[in-house]
Amino acid sequence: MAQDKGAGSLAKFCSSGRCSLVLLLGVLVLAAVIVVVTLTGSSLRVPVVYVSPSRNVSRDWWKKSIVYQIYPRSFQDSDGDGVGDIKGIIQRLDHLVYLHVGIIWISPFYVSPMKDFGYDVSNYTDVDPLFGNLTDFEELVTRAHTKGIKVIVDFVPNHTSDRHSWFQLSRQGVDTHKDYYIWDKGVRLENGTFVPPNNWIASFGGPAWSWDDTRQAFYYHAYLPEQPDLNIRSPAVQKELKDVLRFWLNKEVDGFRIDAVVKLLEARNTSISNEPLYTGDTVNPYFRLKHTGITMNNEDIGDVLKDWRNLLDEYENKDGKYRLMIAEAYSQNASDYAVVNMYYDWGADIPFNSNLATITRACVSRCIRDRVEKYLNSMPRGRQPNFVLGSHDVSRVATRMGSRHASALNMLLLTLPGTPTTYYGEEIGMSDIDSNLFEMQDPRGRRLGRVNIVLFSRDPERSPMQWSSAWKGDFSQSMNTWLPVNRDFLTHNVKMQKESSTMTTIQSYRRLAEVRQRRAFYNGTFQFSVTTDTILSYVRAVRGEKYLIAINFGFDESLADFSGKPVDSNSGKVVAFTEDTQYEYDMDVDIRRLSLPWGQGVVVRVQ
Ligand SMILES: *[C@@H]1O[C@H](CO)[C@@H](O)[C@H](O)[C@H]1NC(C)=O
Ligand SMILES: *[C@@H]1O[C@H](CO)[C@@H](O)[C@H](O)[C@H]1NC(C)=O
Ligand SMILES: *[C@@H]1O[C@H](CO)[C@@H](O)[C@H](O)[C@H]1NC(C)=O
Ligand SMILES: *[C@@H]1O[C@H](CO)[C@@H](O)[C@H](O)[C@H]1NC(C)=O
Ligand SMILES: *[C@@H]1O[C@H](CO)[C@@H](O)[C@H](O)[C@H]1NC(C)=O
Ligand SMILES: *[C@@H]1O[C@H](CO)[C@@H](O)[C@H](O)[C@H]1NC(C)=O
Ligand SMILES: *[C@@H]1O[C@H](CO)[C@@H](O)[C@H](O)[C@H]1NC(C)=O
Ligand SMILES: CC(=O)N[C@H]1CO[C@H](CO)[C@@H](O)[C@@H]1O
Repeated sequence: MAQDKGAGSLAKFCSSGRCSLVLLLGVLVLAAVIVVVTLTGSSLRVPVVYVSPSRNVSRDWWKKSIVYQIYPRSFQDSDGDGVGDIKGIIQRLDHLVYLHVGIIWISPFYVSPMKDFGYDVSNYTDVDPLFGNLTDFEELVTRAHTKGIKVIVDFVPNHTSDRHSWFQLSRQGVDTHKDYYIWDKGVRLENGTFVPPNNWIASFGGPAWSWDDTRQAFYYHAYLPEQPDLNIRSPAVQKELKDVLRFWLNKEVDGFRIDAVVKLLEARNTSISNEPLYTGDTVNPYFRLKHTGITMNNEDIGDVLKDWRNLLDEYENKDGKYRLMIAEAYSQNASDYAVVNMYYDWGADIPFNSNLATITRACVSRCIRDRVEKYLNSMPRGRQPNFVLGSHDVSRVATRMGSRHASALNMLLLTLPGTPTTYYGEEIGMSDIDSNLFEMQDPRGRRLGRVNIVLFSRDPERSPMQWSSAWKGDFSQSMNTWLPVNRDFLTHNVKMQKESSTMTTIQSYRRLAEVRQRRAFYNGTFQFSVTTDTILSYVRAVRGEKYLIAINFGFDESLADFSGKPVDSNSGKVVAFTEDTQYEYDMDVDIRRLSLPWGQGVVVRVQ
């Protein structure tokens, strides 16, 4: 236990920014120790903190870190226009240091007419004035790096805005750009009108083909008509996109999160490729057709991604810094993990695994266990798993699962194997805003949401970050923020939770972020322990260190005996806990009678 405490207090000491020299010396000593250990094969236990002893380990920086998604419109407004911006992110970097977040992924801030709030890009290599300018971005990267935070930017290669100059040239049929998009004359009917070449539909409703009068042809769009799909099979487009990657790599970004990667390429011959009906369950009209292989997860995507991977590796070869590739991969059939796992072979380090981003109250303990188990079992050898609880596209996890469970869900996320991704606000248990109380902004909600706003509008999960109980939650000085601040900000905010003398969601998050820097969590084994209708528990262990994680997803207090296999112990010491428990740090607990209030969790060191 002494070693355990040492690691904890070093982490605390270091987070206050006073320890670079101490840490440097420590790293040198540890590196030496590790060399000795490796050479002699001794069973000496090496304490685990922030050590990067070899190049190979430093290549793995993303395996130990937490990824934190920033939706820039909603994080921090620095200029009082009611919309978040890059300077705002800079102002809040210390929040990420406090959370021990190692990687930020920033949703698009590029020039855009904002039909899809930045996912409709009209210039990939410039910052939209709403968010600032390139100088601001450069400053963000420099400052983040100084604080030990890596910066990943969103790359949206699937489609551009219809205002992009490439699309303007393409619709006019200008020779250099005529093949930049996916054009098809369609089928001419007897009365002289044209209909689309096939039955493809858009993800946001309606046909995926829109007629362009100038070009006298249909163009394909997986999302809005204002988001025409690029023809990635064109060598000229491939070159343009690689130039975009180079542009941001030259601005020192640490990697990319590739948006909508599953829709990057479509079947070659549009005129013979109708999509059949899908037989699985779905409430989303888009998923009534089976897209796999035709407009989703087409096999040729692999070649494009490998090419981009090579480009990232070229940069690594130049400066020794590994660049991360995250892919927004998913399968129409959520239980078909093989589809998502293909992206590992295609060069992605993290093909997002969203199987916890869709859980609701109907999926607790056994159901979560089942999803985690199936996913981990599907993992190809030597690959890094990853888990995600939410994003800008799904209802917030605190709303889906209940706000009392928010902290326990963070515990789950941060103690499962692999790289976790936190959507801004999850660290304080932020909930959705009520979409009946404001004018809908989201284009998907506007197009599909007439029947079921709650299901299709993505506004509720995009509300401004709740920093304090000041005006507009300290997000903005404006009278009108682009989306309203959740009305619960007076009681749910960063400042209050940080300052509280009792455990809070953010304090629990921070503690877990420290704890997961111990080897048992980033390099340990994983085994399920007691599972009931409400309790989920598992063990993370490396030689000499073993932790029990126990979570009660139910709605009643539970008392259970965890002392059997794989825990093999009757007692332990509390290492982390959620706010509504009776636990304290280092408290001795009886593993045979461990009690958990509803919606709460605890991490106990049992060896
Ligand atoms: C580092 O990785 C390279 C290739 O991935 C491998 O050839 C080399 O042996 C590794 N070095 C160590 C010290 O593990
Ligand atoms: C994007 O913006 C930059 C800077 O304003 C400009 O130099 C470049 O030509 C633009 N690119 C396109 C494709 O419009
Ligand atoms: C970017 O904006 C800042 C003010 O926020 C200004 O000082 C700077 O000159 C601008 N940079 C460019 C390249 O326009
Ligand atoms: C042409 O025929 C199609 C299919 O019968 C019909 O939907 C469409 O309205 C007709 N268009 C005109 C201009 O008559
Ligand atoms: C696409 O399929 C149609 C119908 O079979 C055929 O006429 C056309 O030549 C094909 N086009 C290409 C590029 O293979
Ligand atoms: C989904 O994938 C699973 C696992 O591969 C398979 O058993 C199931 O039949 C698939 N469902 C549909 C509707 O294709
Ligand atoms: C732990 O790290 C070692 C060395 O990098 C690796 O071989 C092993 O597979 C890892 N184990 C787990 C469970 O991550
Ligand atoms: C998860 C994700 O980022 N999805 C994006 C995919 O692209 C569409 C269309 O631009 C966006 O609306 C989604 O947010």
